[in-house]
Amino acid sequence: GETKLSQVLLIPSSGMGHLNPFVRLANALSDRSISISLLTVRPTITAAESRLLSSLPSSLLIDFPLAPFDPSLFPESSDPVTLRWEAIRRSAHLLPSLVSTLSPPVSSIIIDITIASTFLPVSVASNIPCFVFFISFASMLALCSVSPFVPHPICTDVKIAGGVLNIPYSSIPPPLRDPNHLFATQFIENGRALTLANGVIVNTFLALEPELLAAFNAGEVVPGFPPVIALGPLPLEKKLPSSPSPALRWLDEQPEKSVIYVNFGSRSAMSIEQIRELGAGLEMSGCRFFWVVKTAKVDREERAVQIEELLGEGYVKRVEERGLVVREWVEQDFILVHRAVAGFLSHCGLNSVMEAAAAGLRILAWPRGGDQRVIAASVPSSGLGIWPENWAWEAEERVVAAEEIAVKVREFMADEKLAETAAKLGAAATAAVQEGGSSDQSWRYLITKL
Ligand code: BUP
Repeated sequence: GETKLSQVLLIPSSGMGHLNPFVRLANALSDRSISISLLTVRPTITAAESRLLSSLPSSLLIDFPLAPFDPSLFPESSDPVTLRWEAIRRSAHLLPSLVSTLSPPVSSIIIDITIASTFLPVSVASNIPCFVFFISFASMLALCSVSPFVPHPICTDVKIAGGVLNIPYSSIPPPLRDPNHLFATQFIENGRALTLANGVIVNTFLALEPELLAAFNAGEVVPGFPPVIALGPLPLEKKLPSSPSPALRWLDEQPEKSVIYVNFGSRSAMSIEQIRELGAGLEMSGCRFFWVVKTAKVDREERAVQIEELLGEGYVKRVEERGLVVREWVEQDFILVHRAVAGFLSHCGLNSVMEAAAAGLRILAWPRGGDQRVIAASVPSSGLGIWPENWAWEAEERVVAAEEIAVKVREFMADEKLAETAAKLGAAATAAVQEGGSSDQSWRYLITKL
């Protein structure tokens, strides 16, 4: 018979938290003999994205030139990543002419949720099947898909599918509480467009969000919603980069399961005051730690504030025996599975949580903003870790004191029960992607639709 070759065009938006999972999805598709290309907008906002793109075969990359865009139209939005999403969103009309030049012809498109509202209609008009890659958990997908039907700004708890999920007001991403925020506009428009998709891909797995995933596919979240394809966890990177960071060598020298890895993701910058309390807290805890400190939202702007200036003269030397403080990008995939690492103090970005779940590594959750509280809620509920809910997030002025951090870190690292339940979730994650597992079935479904 005639074999139709799939040629899938992947369209990520911007930010490492989006590019990283797209590259993993691309790798996983290639592993299943699907031929892919990745649309890229360059220059990228962060240096980390630029490094990741240059590590890929250039034959996979297709440059997407943006339409002229005036960021001053959005004086209230200062986040360069959100503005880049908007610039891409407003360039969707340029897609059809670009797609028509590609050979072999594109058989389907996978787009990032942040640009869905304009790219979905364009794909539908071009008769190309289009899937959305939703870069968060199913819980956020639920919030996004009901967002066109709830009053804005959101000022109450949001109840999903008759109570299968309740998102408390305190966990609603701050921009959604603000009527004029660009992110809120994008979020609602993207949520409204989702019904046009042929399917929504989510990097989660059935055992992590069972009731909600069932409710979605029973049409109980939004009637007529496209299939939700939970195919996580996407595989971690297995190939060490050609020049691994020196920090990894430090880990090699630490005892088995002794270190807490501390990293708040690629987009959150902590206040200097909170960094100091955290530094003191980690020191007081007496635990071994590997801490990635960030003071700027975009890595290219990471100011040359010396660690001494941040943490005080002598800090690095004082903790040297059991703590490492770094300012640069580290190979998180390898750290999470390193034999010396026993726990992860995390901001609960979707990727970080899924990576920890895949590694069966316990999390001490400290969400900082955005969707991170919604995601953090699944940390205790799944057995992956604990979440001290009273710890302040970015938008709050309150600073969590060193003593409180020290006590929690110590308790967390000593909690063997937690190590067990996290390992169990890790085993469930592994089982999900193995032959016949829930994510494996989702993969098979997706492949037939591409
Ligand atoms: Br920082 C950092 N090394 O040093 P999240 C991040 N990562 O490998 P975020 C590193 O970047 P959003 C580093 O493994 C993950 O895949 C990490 O994504 C990797 O958080 C990704 O965890 C970060 O989702 O993105 O960056 O805040 O705002 O989209 O959640």
